[in-house]
Amino acid sequence: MLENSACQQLAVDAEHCQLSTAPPLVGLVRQRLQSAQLPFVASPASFQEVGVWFREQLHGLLPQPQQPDAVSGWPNEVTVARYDTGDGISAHRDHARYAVAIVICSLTGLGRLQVVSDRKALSVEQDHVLNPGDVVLLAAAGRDSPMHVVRTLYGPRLSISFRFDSSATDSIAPAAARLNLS
Ligand SMILES: O=C(O)CCC(=O)C(=O)O
Repeated sequence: MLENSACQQLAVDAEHCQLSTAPPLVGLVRQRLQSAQLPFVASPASFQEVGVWFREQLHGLLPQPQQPDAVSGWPNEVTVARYDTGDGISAHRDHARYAVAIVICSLTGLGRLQVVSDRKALSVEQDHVLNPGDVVLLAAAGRDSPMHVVRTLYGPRLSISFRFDSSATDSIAPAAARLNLS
């Protein structure tokens, strides 16, 4: 859970990011949102501060050994997402190139994240209502990464998520390519 003041500052900074409408269909995944993907080091100071704090927490939480240096380099990417009421992303797994963990911070609005058994989301394994300040930690190891659905119960909902793209060199892959379509 984020402190109220930190959450508010993150939301203000997220509001100032230039977002673009994400493609409505990425393979089998339907989505309706606006988003921006930023290199962590070029993201607002409030994002970097909270990202470094999460990194420190991950050092203690994750089984060792992790991919060499991955936790030290985590995160190298931040995604800002903005959803209106009814928007969301259908069942997907984050791409296998994301290593270590994915941390999603809810900043405004009300959302619902469900971990589901498959793309049709016929069976719900976990159901989380997301309030401002809530933090979700997802495994990021390919097939171990949970299939999840995100819906917006009340918008605008803003979230920021922190990731480590193990394939990143100098450039950050486009947001649309984040979803694992295999
Ligand atoms: O915005 C969120 O709450 C989560 C988005 C999501 O599921 C993702 O980026 O993979």
